[in-house]
Amino acid sequence: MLGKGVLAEILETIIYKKINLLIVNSTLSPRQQKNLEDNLRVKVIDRTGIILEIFSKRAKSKEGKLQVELADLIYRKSRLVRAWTHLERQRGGTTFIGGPGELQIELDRRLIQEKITRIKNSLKKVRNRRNQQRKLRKKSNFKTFALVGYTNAGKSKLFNRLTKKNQSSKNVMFETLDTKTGRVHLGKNIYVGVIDTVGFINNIPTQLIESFKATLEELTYADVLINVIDVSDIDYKNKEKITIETLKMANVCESKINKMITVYNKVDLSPYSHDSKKLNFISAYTGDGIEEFKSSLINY
Ligand SMILES: Nc1nc2c(ncn2[C@@H]2O[C@H](COP(=O)(O)OP(=O)(O)OP(=O)(O)O)[C@@H](O)[C@H]2O)c(=O)[nH]1
Ligand SMILES: [Mg+2]
Repeated sequence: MLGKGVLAEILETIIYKKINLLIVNSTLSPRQQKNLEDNLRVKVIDRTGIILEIFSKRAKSKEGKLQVELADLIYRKSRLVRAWTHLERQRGGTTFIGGPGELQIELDRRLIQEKITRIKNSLKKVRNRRNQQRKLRKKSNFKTFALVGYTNAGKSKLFNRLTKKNQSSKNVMFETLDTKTGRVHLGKNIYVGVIDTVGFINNIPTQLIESFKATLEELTYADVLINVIDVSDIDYKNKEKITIETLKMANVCESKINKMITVYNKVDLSPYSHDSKKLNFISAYTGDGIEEFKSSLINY
């Protein structure tokens, strides 16, 4: 993965700048991680590792914590299996039975699996409760719009603008992990529901998609999706695509994705601010374009 020259350079920087953690922005096999740690003598984590770490810092609700713990366990289990296969291969698959290393790994694996099963059961209860709530909502004949998009695009800020609620919105990644629903008055006697939920990122760890099933399931039940884009980000076109890919991974049906509304947020920061007169160019921060956007929702 890294040549000797690059490794030497990294080592030099680590020593010179007294660095004690190396984050590699791609997936490392357990073996690659260990080799790097042995060579550089600092803790090494990969992209999935750091994303799981951030998620575990953000989780506040019981459900959020359970989902993050599940993702973490699935990640760790996959690493154990691979490490074990490696040991097996090294020994040429001969007479080695029940060596201490192997036993420990087997035991860890079983404990991890037991925990995974326990958490999955608790999450199943959450999903059942959600289904009940959803049925009640359906009865009230509300149309629901779900805000989706890349992390930090401004979904929660927009949610607050629309619903006058106070969902935490911060300039950090993955501030929102749980789903929140609010009611929006569109004028006359028309009310709709709006859902704020977890944000996406490119190369999202599959463990997270698997663990956040209950949260992501809300999207498959929402009537219309709204892709919130940070238009002040030079990479916004790419992020728009990443959201679509992630929705597909989360099993949201194609027709819903094709019908998705796109809003361009943060026009106040964007060089395209003159576009703010265009429909769906908004600022959740200043309120620009929000009333027009709200009125346009009546048509759905
Ligand atoms: N200038 C400006 N800042 C905005 C706007 N909308 C959101 N922000 C800021 O962008 C940051 C991220 O906003 P959030 O609402 O937390 O973004 P999010 O999409 O909910 O992020 P996650 O929950 O991590 O997925 C916050 O610091 C907001 O104050 C906007 O229209 N203009
Ligand atoms: Mg948010």
